[in-house]
Amino acid sequence: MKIGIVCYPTYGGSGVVATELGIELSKRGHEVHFITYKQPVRLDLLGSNVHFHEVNVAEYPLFHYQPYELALSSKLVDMAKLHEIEILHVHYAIPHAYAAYMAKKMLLDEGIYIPIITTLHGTDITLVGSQPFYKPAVTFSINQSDAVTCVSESLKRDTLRLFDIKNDIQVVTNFIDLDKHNLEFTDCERTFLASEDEKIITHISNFRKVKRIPDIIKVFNIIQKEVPSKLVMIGEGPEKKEAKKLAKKLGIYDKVLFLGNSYEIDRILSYSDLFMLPSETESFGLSALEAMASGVPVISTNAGGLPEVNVHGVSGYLSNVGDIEDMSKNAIHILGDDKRLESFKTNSRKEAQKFDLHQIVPQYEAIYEDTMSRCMITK
Ligand code: GMT
Repeated sequence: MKIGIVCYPTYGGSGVVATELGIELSKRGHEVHFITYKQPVRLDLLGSNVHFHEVNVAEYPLFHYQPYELALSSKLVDMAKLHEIEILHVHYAIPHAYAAYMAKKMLLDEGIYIPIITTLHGTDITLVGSQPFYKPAVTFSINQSDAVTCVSESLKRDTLRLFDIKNDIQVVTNFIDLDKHNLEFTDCERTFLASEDEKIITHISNFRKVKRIPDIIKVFNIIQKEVPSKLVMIGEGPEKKEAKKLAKKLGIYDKVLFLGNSYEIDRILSYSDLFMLPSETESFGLSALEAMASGVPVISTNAGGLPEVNVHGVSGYLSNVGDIEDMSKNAIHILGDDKRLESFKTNSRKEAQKFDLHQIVPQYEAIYEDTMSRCMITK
């Protein structure tokens, strides 16, 4: 199949999922075309089956806002014609599903029919899409998609609750390449982060408000009083400055390492003993799954789709949003006993196997095939 993929190419769960999906589809013999404003971060393999087409937005003084949807839909039309793309898979509804719908209509005008698959990722529904100034367009583009998927049962429920959806929504969970998370670390590498007697606690995100970054610092502050440990914070975003301030205020700044964005997430996770994700809302929690695949237990909230990934008492623990005491208690329980920690690590890896990409990617292929044959009949 010739598949066009539209996604946000920067750091963020939906872009990572789209990129890993495209890479795996290309390995399975499909021709994959990424159409976006920048080469996706994890797309380092531009082989003959994977292509990247950049969307350019022409600047003009009249524009207060750059018309990205217009540029994207024009690029989709051009690339669909040039490369005879058969299906478009857009990740994140805003504005991708809308731009894809426009592209589909323009192509139809020229007698070309391309079905659109929209995958909802979370904040496009829960935080942004349901805002009144976007809602009609988001509802319309979801309903106009030829197939709609979302990454957890929880997100499906949220979508049906927040929007007037006439389309069927299929849950295709996020997935993980377990082989990539099979790293053995050397003690020598680990010592860059912590000393031998210290546990390593990690958090990875885009440091937005929804991640409740101050909770991580507060929980760590309690943990480090009981268990010698370091906190490794990976990522960039608006809450980073405040997090640093809070760590300084609590007198633990020397125990918190802010490493910024990293290409070495798999390696850092392989050194980690615990992962923290105290989010306010999380449709799935891909970073928690990445941690679990590396055998790292997870302390998270029970928000959104997190309970579908992190199994309470098995791969880690779930707490109510903002319950610092409970999260600290659970973390100390796991870290305070080496035998217990080992069994949580083994369980985390086992739970992650449920999301093996070899089982999930064929579900997308089946949806592509089904949608294409359905559209052939009705076109
Ligand atoms: O907030 C993020 O972590 C980024 C965001 C995105 O759209 O890139 O992540 C969302 O999609 C991920 C991949 O499907 C999910 O794992 C995240 O849970 C989801 N984030 C939220 O719902 C807050």
